[in-house]
Amino acid sequence: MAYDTGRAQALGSSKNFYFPPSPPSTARPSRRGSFDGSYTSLASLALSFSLDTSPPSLSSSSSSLFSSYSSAAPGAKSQNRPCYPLPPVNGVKQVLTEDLKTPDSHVERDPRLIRLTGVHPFNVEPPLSDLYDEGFLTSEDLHYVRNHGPVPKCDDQDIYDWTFSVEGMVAKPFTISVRDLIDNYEQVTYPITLVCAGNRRKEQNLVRKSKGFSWGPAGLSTALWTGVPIGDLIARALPRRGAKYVCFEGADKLPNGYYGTSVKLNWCRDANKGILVAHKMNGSALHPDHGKPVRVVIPGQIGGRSVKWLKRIIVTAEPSDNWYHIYDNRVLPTSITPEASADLPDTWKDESYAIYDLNANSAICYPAHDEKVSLASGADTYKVRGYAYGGGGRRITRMEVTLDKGKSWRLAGVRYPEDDYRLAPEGEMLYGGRLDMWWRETSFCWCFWELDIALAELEGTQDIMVRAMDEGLMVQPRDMYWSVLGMMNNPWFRVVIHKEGNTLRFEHPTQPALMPGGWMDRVKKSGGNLTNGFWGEKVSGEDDSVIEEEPVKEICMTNPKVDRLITLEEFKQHGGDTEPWFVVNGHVYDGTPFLEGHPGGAASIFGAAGQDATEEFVTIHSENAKAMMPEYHIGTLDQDARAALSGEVEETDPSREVFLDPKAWTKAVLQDKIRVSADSKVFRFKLDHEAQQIGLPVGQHLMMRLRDPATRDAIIRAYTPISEGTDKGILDVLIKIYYDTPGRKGGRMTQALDALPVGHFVDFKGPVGKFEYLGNGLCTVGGKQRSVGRFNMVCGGSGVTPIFQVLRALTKDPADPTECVLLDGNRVEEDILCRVQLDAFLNSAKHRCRLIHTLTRPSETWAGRKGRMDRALIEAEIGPCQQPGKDMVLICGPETMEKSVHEILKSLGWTEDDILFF
Ligand SMILES: *[C@@H]1O[C@H](CO)[C@@H](O)[C@H](O)[C@H]1NC(C)=O
Ligand SMILES: CC(=O)N[C@H]1CO[C@H](CO)[C@@H](O)[C@@H]1O
Repeated sequence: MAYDTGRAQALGSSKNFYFPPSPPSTARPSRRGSFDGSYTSLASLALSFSLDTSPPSLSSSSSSLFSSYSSAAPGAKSQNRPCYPLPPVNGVKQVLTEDLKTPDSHVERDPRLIRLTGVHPFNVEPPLSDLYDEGFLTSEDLHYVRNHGPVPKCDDQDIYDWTFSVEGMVAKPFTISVRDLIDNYEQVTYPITLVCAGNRRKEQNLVRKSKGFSWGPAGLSTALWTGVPIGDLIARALPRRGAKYVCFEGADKLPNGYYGTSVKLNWCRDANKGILVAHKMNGSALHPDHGKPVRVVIPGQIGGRSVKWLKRIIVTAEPSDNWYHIYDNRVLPTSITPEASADLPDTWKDESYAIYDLNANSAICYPAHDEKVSLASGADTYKVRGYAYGGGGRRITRMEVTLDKGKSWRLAGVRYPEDDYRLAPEGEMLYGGRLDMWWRETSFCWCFWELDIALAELEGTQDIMVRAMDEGLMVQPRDMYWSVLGMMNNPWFRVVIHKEGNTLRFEHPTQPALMPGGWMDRVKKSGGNLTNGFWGEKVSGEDDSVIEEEPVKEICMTNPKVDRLITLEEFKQHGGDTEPWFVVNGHVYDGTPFLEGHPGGAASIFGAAGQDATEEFVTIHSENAKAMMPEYHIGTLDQDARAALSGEVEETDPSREVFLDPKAWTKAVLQDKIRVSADSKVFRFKLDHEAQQIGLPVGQHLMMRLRDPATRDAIIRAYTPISEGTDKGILDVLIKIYYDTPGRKGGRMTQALDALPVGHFVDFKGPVGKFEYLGNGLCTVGGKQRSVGRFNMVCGGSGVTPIFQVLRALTKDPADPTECVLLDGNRVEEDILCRVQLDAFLNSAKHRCRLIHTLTRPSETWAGRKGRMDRALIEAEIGPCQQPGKDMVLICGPETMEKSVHEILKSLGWTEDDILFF
């Protein structure tokens, strides 16, 4: 049994458990030797780990993690006590200039961290060499960060008053403050390595772009975490029978709700798993980027489960239905393409694709990328060094290196600094927590490996590759398992060797983020095939033909003659009610000449004025619309303006009176989904407060924005809610869901909405639209007022929603003299949306309004009109335009219907001015 062996080792059996058998040339260190030699003072750092056997190995690199710790443990002076590593000392951090313009302007950071997702949100890894050089523990300064959005703010004086709840399927739910957590529970301190599931994803992205940003191999860090074992909190709440999962929710408010995920209840109860609710990192209160003031820390699992800024612990029977639990942190089958993944909600929800435990992984840290080693320095060997980790508490039991592409392997020495903590005396306290490690056999941390290789051998080969094996005997694979999210990437780590004169130059696979460099980048750019099974190298017999990348079709949206640079100040002057300027892809456009012509009405241009509208523009405009853009192009933002705008985020005051804001996206929580027909639902959203008015004029629309679950791209569509614009607190939107059918792809937006769990957010913006009904026959079209004697309304299917608004306003006021007729076309009777309400509206204004339903596939009992929205119907009910400039036709429905009705109306003498399409 693996654990028995582990215990014997941890207790200091005579077996040398740090090092598997090594080749004779490799030094065999002794743990004793290390303790006696290296911990007593910093001055002894230079001593190699191999004190009691061979002399320190000749090496081009100076320090070795096998021997050195950045500082000594308390009590290290005593030669008889075992010692363990302590964290590196932090430098002085400050708020960085680039963060000033973001919601994270309260967070102090280290400028060395490499930003992987632009300026904001903050997703960073340290340079790989800096990470390795810090040693076993990573300083807060260099610890990697994965933030999905703005960092929630918790001031120092509020730390102890921060509360979170333990609720759900428990007999005794409770809410607890950080003060209570510290004062009334036993504290423990463990070293834990956190690893982002996306570690090494850049390699996947080079093979094929995945739906994730490009982590290099430094998406991991190790710290001493102090907190309360989560089992103690859950035990107090008394979980009920049937409870199987524990969900966590943070305070980070994101586009699709608060970040949340879940793990299994029995893991939380198992002290071996070491799951903590932590409030200290390396002995200090948590840094804002790391969850200040309290977070979950789950050893051995991907970082995405360790929820920061903890607000809720919810015990449940089912896994979390949080958006981020379902659409993140999964390895879908490799056959699923990014495009296909967009339409597979059931696949995303399949728990068997969720990632919990990390897989075995490793990387070479030295030689570093672009490191050059002289063959004439006099050194005989080079010490190749790196890290490795297993998952789920499994120890790395073997580390192998090949110089001949896997034909033969040699063993590297492996050292587990984590084991040093197991030797701490009974009752040892660190940072107020019990260093409670001796009895646990699980490994929560990374380990280090190294192997001396003769320079002559390195000179004679093309590459160095390494692989780790864990105690489950799982070995890193040769080939990549590519998947849509690009997670858990762990093929052999390969460093290429270039001989340049008397020097060896080393080349890592990739560089993080968009940084160029690395052999994968090089192979790809030269047209090589990275998945040919030979790392993109030419296979003998393969011809030299270079595969050319297909050029991406781009529509030019700029005018090459325009070269004006525009400052932020100048741009912002056009953010008001005249001469609206907006930005797409860094270019400035003047929307003024198009205010009248825009199909969405002037409001949609004013809504973008003074803003970067790239996302909205690109997602909702057709190629034709894009092709019109050079006409409106007036200049380009200067660099400062670009930086400032890219960091801008919409923050709206939740206490405001009116919900909709034409200039900013505002969030509302999905409260309920009410089924009204086989494929239609009312989506009910809760506004910020009960007295908040929706703020939508009659006849106008609002925009709804969601993220595509798979691609994360924004999906934006215009809808007309069925709530009245003056309604308060609640917003109802009736939506017909276009499901996929075997022959046809359904609607991206409507299916994503349908998949949205209750409790999640949708973004809204508006109002937009050309038309507004003011009452008493008065309306405006494109800003111009007109008085209407008779409204002829034609709609089909869910096109009823904007018509519904106008009809309600028109029939509600008994004094309104306006006449109307509504022709509503559907397939079958059950498809008629809002029928009861429509009938009620009509009943209250029978003398001036008529309503005719027509069905293309009526049942036998249907007594109403049958057939399409055809000429006979239009002629009979609408007829020729009696009063041009006064009567109007409003149309909303499927495109084919709109077209044919348009033709019929034109043939009856109606002019464009009197016809309006919603
Ligand atoms: C790359 O090589 C693999 C394996 O031979 C092959 O299946 C694949 O089609 C190749 N890709 C390209 C783009 O040629
Ligand atoms: C001993 C030591 O250097 N501890 C550092 C650990 O990290 C915290 C911040 O998280 C620093 O404040 C400590 O100095």
